[in-house]
Amino acid sequence: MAGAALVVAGCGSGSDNGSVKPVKGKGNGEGANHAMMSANTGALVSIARPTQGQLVTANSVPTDVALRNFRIDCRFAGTPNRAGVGHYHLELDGSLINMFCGDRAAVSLQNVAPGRHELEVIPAENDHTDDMQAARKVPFVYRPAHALRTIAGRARAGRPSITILSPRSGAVVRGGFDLVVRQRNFVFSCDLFGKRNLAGYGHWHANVDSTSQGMMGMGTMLGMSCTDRFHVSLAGIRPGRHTFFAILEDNQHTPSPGAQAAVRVTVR
Ligand SMILES: [Cu+2]
Repeated sequence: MAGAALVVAGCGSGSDNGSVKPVKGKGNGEGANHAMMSANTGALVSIARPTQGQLVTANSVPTDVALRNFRIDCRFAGTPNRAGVGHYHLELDGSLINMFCGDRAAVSLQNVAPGRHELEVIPAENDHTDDMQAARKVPFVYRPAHALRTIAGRARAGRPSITILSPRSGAVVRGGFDLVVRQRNFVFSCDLFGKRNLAGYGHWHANVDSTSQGMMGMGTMLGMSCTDRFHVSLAGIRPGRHTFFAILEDNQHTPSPGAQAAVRVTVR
C-alpha cells in the first residue's frame, strides 16, 4: 500500500496527450477491487491536502487537489464522454465518496473509526469510468478531538420510495433545471456517502435516459444528492425528449431495488 502511494500520476508512455482511451478489461480480476474498465484521461493529479500522513483531529478531512492536463467540468457528468474533459472521484479506504469538480472539498469522517485511513483522488470520464493510472493516494490519521456519535441504522424503517415533484411530465426545459424529489422511509445523509450501509439511510442519484449503464448504473449518472433536489445541467444533453431518473441509493451507491422514479421532459 505504501508503495502504491508513491506512484507518480501520469508516468509511463503515452499518457500525456490528454486523449481519452477507454480500455475494456477482460474481467479477469486484475485491478483488485476496481472496475474492469479503466480510462486514460492523461490527467496529472497532485494533492496539496491532506499531506502524507496528516493528523486529522476534526471530523472531516479537508482536501485540496489539482488536476492538470484535464478539464474538470461536472456539467457533463453522465453525458457522452469528451476527450480531455471529466471530473474526479474521491475514495476513502477504497470506497467511493462522491464526484467532485472544485479543487477543494471535505470528506466527512462520520462513522469512520479513529486510526489510519487513505484517500484516493481518481480522475474520471463523464461516464464515471475511473482512470486508475492517474489516481493518487494519500494516507492520513484520524484522531478526533471530539468524536462524532456513530449513526446506527433504523431498525424499523419501512419500505423506502422516492417520487419526483418537479419538473412535471411533459415539461419543456432549457439550460438547466432542478430535479426535486420526495422520499419516504429513508434518510438522506451526505456524511454517510461511501460509508458502511445502514438500513434506512443513503442518498439518491440523478440519471438521464438509463439506469443500467456502467458500474452500478452510474454510466449516465448526472450526479448525487443528499437533499430534496439536484440541479441538472443540460450542457451535455441534446435537445429532444429525455427521461430523467431519481434513484434511491445506499451509502455504497447501490440502487435500492424498486425505489426509483422517472419523468419525461422535452429539452430545448
Ligand atoms: Cu463520477
